[in-house]
Amino acid sequence: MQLYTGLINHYKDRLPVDENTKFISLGEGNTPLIQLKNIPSLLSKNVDIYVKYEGLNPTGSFKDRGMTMAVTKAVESGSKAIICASTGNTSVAAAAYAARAGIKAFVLIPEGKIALGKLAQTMIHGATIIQIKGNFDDGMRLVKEVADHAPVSIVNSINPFRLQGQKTAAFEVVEELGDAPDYHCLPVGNAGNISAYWMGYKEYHQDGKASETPVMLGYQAKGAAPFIKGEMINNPETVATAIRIGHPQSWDLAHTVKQESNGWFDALSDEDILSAQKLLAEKEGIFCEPASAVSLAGAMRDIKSGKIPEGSKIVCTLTGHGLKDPDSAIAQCNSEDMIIIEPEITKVRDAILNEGID
Ligand code: AN7
Repeated sequence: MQLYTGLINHYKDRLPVDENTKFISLGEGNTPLIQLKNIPSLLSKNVDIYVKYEGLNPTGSFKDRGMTMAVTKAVESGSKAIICASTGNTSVAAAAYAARAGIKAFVLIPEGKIALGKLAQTMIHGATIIQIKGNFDDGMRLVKEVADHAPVSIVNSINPFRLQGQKTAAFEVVEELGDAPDYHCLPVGNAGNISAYWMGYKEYHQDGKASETPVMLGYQAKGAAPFIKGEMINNPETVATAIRIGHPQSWDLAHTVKQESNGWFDALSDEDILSAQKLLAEKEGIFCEPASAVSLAGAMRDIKSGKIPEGSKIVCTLTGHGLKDPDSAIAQCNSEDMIIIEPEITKVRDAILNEGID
């Protein structure tokens, strides 16, 4: 028997752990890198696009990679409680890994702005939920302050162990492709993840496991695009609630990534984000949450314009599963397209024949 026991055990030589560390894991990491078969030809461009489907982590987002490390180290240091502010996914991962470790999780979330699936997950794992009449940025400010006054470890991405765990996604990409891709596209909120991937790519390049590093592309939602504006913003708004962030915590790191990798930031409208999400679901069978689709929406736009040249190998990270946000998925589909019939065979047959299948 050979269980896969999670990314810390798998990459323990590259992570800040030793033989005495007790790993808190749910088998995170090792997610599929899926080559898109239909979307490239729809773009009429000769490109190779792969998606790193992080929605298949144990709690349905990439946050598990960072949380396994953060909670492992919190427990190692004797902490009995963790705390985070969150647009949803971090709170889910904190709640689940705290449950696994037998410690307490406190999460600060913006009232009414958390996708339904994420709320359900956070509740069922037994976290103490503190809803803020404000946004993520307010929650983050409060978390930083309260950690000085209460015995809790912060597990937001300002905790350096988070990025250490998250860098392993870049290792997996390199191992599967046999080298780094030409371009790596990510949605950007706090910019922790893009910074973590860059760390991972640089590490593998320095160690000779990759011959190059990719150009890093960070995409934001237009209504929540401080990196494109060039300054923090106060009232971020977007359908992609996961990245409804105006004061990114990894501001300096992200600018270093852009500079070192010759990359760029850009913003997409909510409309473009949702249509990329739907296209991916309809044409490739892959369901991601709106925030994740920002990476593909950005890649498609830059491929079409030629900014990303033909012949490129492109990886887009799909950061979270579509089931996280059922409301936004249903809202995009026409419920009148659903067929309602009496339970009779002729009615079913008519429904099939009406679709005009040969
Ligand atoms: C699906 O959960 O910030 O740029 O509090 O959930 O590393 O912040 C979530 C972020 C992208 C952005 N995609 O990543 C939180 C939170 C999804 C996300 C991001 C988030 P970063």
